Amino acid sequence: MSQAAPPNTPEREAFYDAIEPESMRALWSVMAGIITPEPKSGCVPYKWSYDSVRSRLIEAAGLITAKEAERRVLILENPGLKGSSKVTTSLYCGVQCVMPGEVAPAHRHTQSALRFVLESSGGFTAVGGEKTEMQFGDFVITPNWEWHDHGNTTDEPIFWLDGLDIPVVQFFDASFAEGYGEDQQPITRPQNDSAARYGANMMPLGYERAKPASPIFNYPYARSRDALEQMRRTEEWDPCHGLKMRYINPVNGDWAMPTIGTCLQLLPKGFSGAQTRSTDATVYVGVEGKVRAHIRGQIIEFGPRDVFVVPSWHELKLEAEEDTVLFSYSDRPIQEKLGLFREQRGNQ
Ligand code: 1HN
Repeated sequence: MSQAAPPNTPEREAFYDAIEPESMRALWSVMAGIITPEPKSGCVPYKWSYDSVRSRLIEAAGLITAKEAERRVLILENPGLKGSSKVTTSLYCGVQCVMPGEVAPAHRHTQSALRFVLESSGGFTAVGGEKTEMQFGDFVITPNWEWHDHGNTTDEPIFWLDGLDIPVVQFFDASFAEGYGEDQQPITRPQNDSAARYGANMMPLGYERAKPASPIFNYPYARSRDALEQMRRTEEWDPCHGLKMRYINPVNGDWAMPTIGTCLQLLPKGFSGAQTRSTDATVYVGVEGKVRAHIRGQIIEFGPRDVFVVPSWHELKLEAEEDTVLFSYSDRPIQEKLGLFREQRGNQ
């Protein structure tokens, strides 16, 4: 396919102008811009330092309660996608703060959400009638259309990262949302019920899941971190990703969420990864250690709780100065199902 539009002539331009009011457009005049030979995105590499996000949230807490805000969140908006509330072209990212004694009132929506807990020694979230406690590093799911509310019964502010598929739902014009009408939904199931039912390498005989999201809604950091620690003993490192595990839906082995793929990875001290790129723009969250990321020539250094974004098809190379753990999420599950996902490893 030729890469440039055919040259304009006065007659052609007059023709384009003439058909515009009739809601028509000449494909050949725009084709090169919409069918690109490789991904072209407004999304740019960027890092948010946790210290500045956290202090802005504390400042926000002086301005508005969690209840009045409904969710006291600062959106991490990609500077290349200004005004869009997007962190990548297809995904949303924010950091939420709940102060001691506050609740974020119950509501539901067709957007799916993940939480990655940044600071909490006992805040809770309730999803579909079950409560779970949130601890640092926990990965928590709110499947779409489930009632959810959050609360802080500790005496310290709590913070977590919210990842949602808002732009995907927006793209399909499929957004629905409603408030529960009370701050908290009734708790109808014991705490850790879903972890016991579906998270112990067993599930109730005859169980059939109607929904695509995992029935487990808290993947505790202690368990995931321990798995990485046990596995490192074999020294089987992926040249690009170190040791990278994906969170799964135990019912079918698919990704834990239908629209957002989530991973936890360990890079050992001194790791110097091979270059890689993939079509799923990815949001990384530092959990432990320190990393230097080379993203298409740009160097970004980041540590615990910092967030950075790697746009689609941007070459990435990760180097770790010390043992490092990263959480990440992307739209990979959707791309895989549509046959769009591509990954290039090394320079081939
Ligand atoms: C939401 O429901 C939460 O439940 C967080 O904590 C962020 C951003 C947009 C729409 C809904 C939450 C959100 C959100």
